[in-house]
Amino acid sequence: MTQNTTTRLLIIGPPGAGKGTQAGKIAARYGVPAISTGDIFRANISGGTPLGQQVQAIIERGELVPDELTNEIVADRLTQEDAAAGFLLDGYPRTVDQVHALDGMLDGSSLDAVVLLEADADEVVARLLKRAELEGRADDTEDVIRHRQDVYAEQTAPLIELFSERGILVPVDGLGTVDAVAERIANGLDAQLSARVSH
Ligand code: B4P
Repeated sequence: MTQNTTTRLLIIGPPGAGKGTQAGKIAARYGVPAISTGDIFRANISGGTPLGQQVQAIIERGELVPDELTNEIVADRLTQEDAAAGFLLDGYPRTVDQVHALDGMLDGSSLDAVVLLEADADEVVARLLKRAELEGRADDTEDVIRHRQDVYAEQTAPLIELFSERGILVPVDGLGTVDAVAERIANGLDAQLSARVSH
């Protein structure tokens, strides 16, 4: 038996399910960097970079940034040294095309586990409207939040079955306190990762 030495994780779920909140905790627990495509885009927007200018209007409408551009950014980020022993992807892949692109980047190996954070639509709208008051994110208005939910249902939800078929899906109830959700994720991930020992 050989133990895997890398830890490649993904957290997926509807907007407002708590991905960003939990990503930091998961990354710290497994000693890997959390890589959020949303954070990368927002940093570029606030820095006024060419990439930021290219994606600002798309994100403010609650649409997805084109796959080609998003794939390129992630491919570049994954070649950085801190990602060599593993990573936690937050918000990528979000389309079937992005899954195929990531498969190519991982060159035959695969993700070890995919946390699916579940939360109902009304709860996530309430959370995001609260965040809007605190942080003023341009894509946290009620109309745009509802649109992001539709985009998730159309383009991202189909990935759940795909990862389930691969046997790496860890569904977790995202309702409750941040710490209660974190504990559920840790338990689910520990169980999934201990089962990945190759024979
Ligand atoms: P993201 O940054 O991924 O935005 P998000 O889906 O809203 O998730 P986020 O992490 O911010 O919110 P979370 O659920 O953690 O993407 C933003 C945009 O970037 C996308 O719409 C798209 O345009 C673009 N983009 C990103 N990735 C892309 C890709 N791969 N392809 C194409 N385009 C892409 O948290 C929400 C709130 O809930 C927080 O305020 C938090 O404090 C609160 N919360 C968390 N847990 C809670 C709990 N247990 N109880 C109460 N509140 C809680």
